[in-house]
Amino acid sequence: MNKNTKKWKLDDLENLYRLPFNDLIFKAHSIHREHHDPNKIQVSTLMSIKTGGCPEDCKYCSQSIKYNTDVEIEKLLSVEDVIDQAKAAKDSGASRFCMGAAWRNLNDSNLEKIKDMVKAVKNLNLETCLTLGMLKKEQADSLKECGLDYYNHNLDSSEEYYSKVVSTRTYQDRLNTLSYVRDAGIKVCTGGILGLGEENIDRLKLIEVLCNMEEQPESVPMNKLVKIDGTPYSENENVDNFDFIRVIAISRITMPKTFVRLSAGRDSMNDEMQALCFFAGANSIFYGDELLTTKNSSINHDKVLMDKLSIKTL
Ligand code: SAM
Ligand code: DTB
Ligand code: SF4
Repeated sequence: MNKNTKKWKLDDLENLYRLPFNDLIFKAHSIHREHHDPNKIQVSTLMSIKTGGCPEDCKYCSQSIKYNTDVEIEKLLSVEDVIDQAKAAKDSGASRFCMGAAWRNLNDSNLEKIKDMVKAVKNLNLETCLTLGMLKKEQADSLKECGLDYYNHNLDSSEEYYSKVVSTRTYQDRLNTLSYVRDAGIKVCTGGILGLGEENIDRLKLIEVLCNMEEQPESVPMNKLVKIDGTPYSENENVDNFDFIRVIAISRITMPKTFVRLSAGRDSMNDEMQALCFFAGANSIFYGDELLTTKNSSINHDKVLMDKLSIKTL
């Protein structure tokens, strides 16, 4: 997009960041109420359909082949395994089922099997989401054809900082896949991770890219780093909770219609922190005892929390 036609400039985002905390979250919550039911959240369940052995070197990730982590390499699961887990997810209340693979990119030889998985999950009346690494344009078109609803592909941080986190691909590679997904008519899910060692300005630059997309993403996951033993980021400093909430609030203000997902890292947030994130505009979570390779906040815990807050699922 031409710089002059940007919906939000970095200066605007910095000004939001500098607002007194109460003013910022009040503004975000007011905008949230105009566009969403504040007492409803969307829930997705994640499944790792191909675990470990990834050739990329993302410094946060348990599944990169470059680091010595506890993750065991598994091959692509069967369609039957996926159906079993999708049924369980539906029974526990999820409305969307997200299938993730530790791949650099989707290989054409796996495309048909992936499409069978999407069709089978759709048959259960669940929304479908995939996150498989980079796609080619024709692959995105083919996934749309078989009924895929969402594709997740995170930008993770600012363009500058991203090159410190991953050396095996570029920010532009990520943007290219996102544009194939958008052009194919698949809904876009793209967001970030906080806790990679980035500064607040990198977080604002990420939001700047997301909110200035010609069509804003339907879904923006904000992950808090899950520290993985054996990765370069295993001992990173904790993210400040108020900084995290500010990022949620600014995402809400700048992308009013988007579902902002409080993603990885909820397990290390207390209930009051999660409640403030919901107040500031988060309205989607990953639901299920596991994320891809790490623990999520448990289903039982989440049920109690949602009851305490009188939040219902969409
Ligand atoms: N391989 C694909 C890719 O990277 O696009 C899909 C799977 S990958 C695990 C999906 C996303 O999960 C990453 O882009 C990152 O944002 C998030 N993620 C991975 N490891 C994480 C961690 N340890 N803590 C928080 N988020 C993480
Ligand atoms: C997203 O933004 N977060 C999810 C999903 N999209 C694919 C992944 C979180 C992974 C957390 C670490 C793990 O379990 O391996
Ligand atoms: Fe591979 Fe994705 Fe992990 Fe990066 S984040 S190492 S691409 S699985």
